[in-house]
Amino acid sequence: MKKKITILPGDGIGKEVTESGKKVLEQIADCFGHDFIFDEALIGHEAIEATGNPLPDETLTKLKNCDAILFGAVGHPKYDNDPSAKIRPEQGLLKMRKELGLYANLRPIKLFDELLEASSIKPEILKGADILFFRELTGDVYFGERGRKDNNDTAYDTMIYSRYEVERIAHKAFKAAQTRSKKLTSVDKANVLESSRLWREVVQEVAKQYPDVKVEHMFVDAAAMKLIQNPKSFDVVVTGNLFGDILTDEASQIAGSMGMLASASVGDTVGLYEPIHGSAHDITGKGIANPLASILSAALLLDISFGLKEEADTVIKAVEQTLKEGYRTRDIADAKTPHEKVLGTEVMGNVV
Ligand code: GGG
Repeated sequence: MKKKITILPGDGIGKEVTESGKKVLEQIADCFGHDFIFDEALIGHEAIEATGNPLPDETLTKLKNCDAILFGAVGHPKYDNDPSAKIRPEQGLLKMRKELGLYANLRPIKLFDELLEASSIKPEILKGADILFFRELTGDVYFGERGRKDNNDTAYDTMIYSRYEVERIAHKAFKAAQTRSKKLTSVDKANVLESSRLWREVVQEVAKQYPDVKVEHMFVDAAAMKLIQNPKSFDVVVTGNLFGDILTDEASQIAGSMGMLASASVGDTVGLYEPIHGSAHDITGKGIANPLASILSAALLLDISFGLKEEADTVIKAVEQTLKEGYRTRDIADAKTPHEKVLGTEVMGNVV
């Protein structure tokens, strides 16, 4: 199979972990006889520094003309405490999702058995938990009208959803639920928010086309609690952009670490694959970031964009085997991990 993959390393640890993701794809190409052609492009802070634009036109053109994208992360601390900054790295990510029509973000949450003991959550609560989140990605407060008024003393962001936006993500989630345990939880805040009342109304409407799937509606505050209390009670979860962003960071604790969670963003055109973690400048340059989320994102890329199931499973098995042999990065190591088994980013990637 001949495919063009664009690598977007981005900022901070994005660069470090994406090298491992790419290496694994190269290895798969070698082992299975595929021809993957790699290209690289700028995004985020790095792109602002080079061009003044967090998503340069040249990057967008490359993305529109490839078969899949492996992305790292965007962000830089210099913008975090500067409310006056008009151009920010994150704008590159949001614009990319919008321009490429990537409205569905799939975030599988599963704990590898090897990490069960190391978790701060009791093993009996975690064992067997397997959740697939569908986070809506191109609507909500991230894209609604925002601004300042009253001499800059009042700020607002608008939570906005259209029927069409809810329908298309709901269909994706219902279809996935049909292939799993036929249970779907839709998360909203319909007791307070009008956009959530529309969300619930549309999900109920779409549900009529999937009579074999059992649907439950849950308020986001209750879902946040239940995720930690009883993660096994969830299977497929569909929710909006903001709630999905927050709940999946919380759910990363079920998988042991943010460094373990991969994601796929899909929609109308090319698919984009990225770890859910950000640029993590506190550990950038130290060579200690966990590359497994990027490697598992590469597995999702092989499976979803290229339909290469066996290749994807091979990557997942390699991660499993690496963990079984006791290798850990710092974020997933515990007091019992022997010093020599705690690896840096590059070596961990090489072992996989
Ligand atoms: N790899 C994910 C990433 O770079 N996250 C940084 C970020 O700004 N995320 C916002 C979002 O995912 O909506």
